[in-house]
Amino acid sequence: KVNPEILQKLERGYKDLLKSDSKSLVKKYLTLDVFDKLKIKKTSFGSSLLDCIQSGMENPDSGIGIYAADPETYTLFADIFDPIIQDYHEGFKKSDIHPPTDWGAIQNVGNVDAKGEYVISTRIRCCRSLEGYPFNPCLKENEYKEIEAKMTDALSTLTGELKGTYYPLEGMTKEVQQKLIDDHFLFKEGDRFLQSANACRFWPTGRGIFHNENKTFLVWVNEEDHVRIISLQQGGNLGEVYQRFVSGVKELEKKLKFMKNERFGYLTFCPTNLGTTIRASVHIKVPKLAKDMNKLNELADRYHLQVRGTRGEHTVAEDGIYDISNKRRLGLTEYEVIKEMFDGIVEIIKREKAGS
Ligand code: ADP
Ligand code: CIR
Repeated sequence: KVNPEILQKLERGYKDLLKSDSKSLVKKYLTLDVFDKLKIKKTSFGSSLLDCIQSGMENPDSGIGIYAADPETYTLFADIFDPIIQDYHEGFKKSDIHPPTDWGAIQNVGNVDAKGEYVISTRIRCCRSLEGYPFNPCLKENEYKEIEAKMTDALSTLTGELKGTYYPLEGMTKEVQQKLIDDHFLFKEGDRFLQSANACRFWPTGRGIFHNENKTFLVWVNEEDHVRIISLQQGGNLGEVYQRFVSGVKELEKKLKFMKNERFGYLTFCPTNLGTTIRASVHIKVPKLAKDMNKLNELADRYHLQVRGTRGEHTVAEDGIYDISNKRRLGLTEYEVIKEMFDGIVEIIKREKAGS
């Protein structure tokens, strides 16, 4: 049972959320009935509804507003997670099951912008959680260190193009850190959505980045998820990025046991990342389309894409550079995600060329 102090915080936060002009999915789906049913529950890790929706209550400008404080919250608080998941992942219903991993015909993936006219760079990332550990809000300081140690161990065995070095955040100079962020390699620091979700405790303990010499293969440790695996390069050659990505993921999966769920595929801290956990994006200049952001967003919607700013989520476009990626990650295979992104970006470029 949750204690009175938490209940009071929940009641007050919920009232404020309802009064706010928040467009978040948590506000949309957290009806009074659901709220009353869930507010008294607690997982075996001790997580309450407050631990899941605090971020959305403190940040009314959240798009989603909920995180899975621990893996059990997806089932214990299913009454709020399920409709949000169905909305974000465009139709993944309560009765749906995520398909098994299928990387598909990797060699068939090509260049989204063969002439190199629009796309500046291409990136694919996925998220993984290590079996046996909860998510950020429940991790103890020594668990952050354990996860980091397991990761550095596994990463040190990579060879060939994937071979690289791990750089812990602890001890990294501010200059080096900022340069890595500015160059789009490293996660930002002080994300208020993550902070109010209790996801930044003991920072920078256990956090860090691994990358190969060319910074085309990168792994984030203990940011939003235990692990983020990233393949990134200049230009629009999605095929090359995908090949490197898949070989990196496969190598790490030989060495580490990642958390998988019967219904949701790979489990992540944020429900937007469940399933394949893949976000495939381009940094792209589409000045004609960007003159009317409503239209660009509408076009993106039509192809199941999402538009972000140059420095990622919750940031603005700098120098007319947008980050456009697949939106849904759950309910379709890895290959289907990549194909959906490829087809959508090709259409966006066509429309930009046509001048509307
Ligand atoms: P994530 O993609 O991991 O969910 P963000 O949206 O915060 O998180 O993006 C993380 C970083 O990746 C940011 O610095 C962003 O600019 C960078 N990024 C995303 N897509 C691309 C891309 N196609 N080319 C270069 N950098 C990218
Ligand atoms: C929001 O609701 O806007 C934030 N909590 C972020 C949601 C999705 N992004 C993410 O997982 N990084």
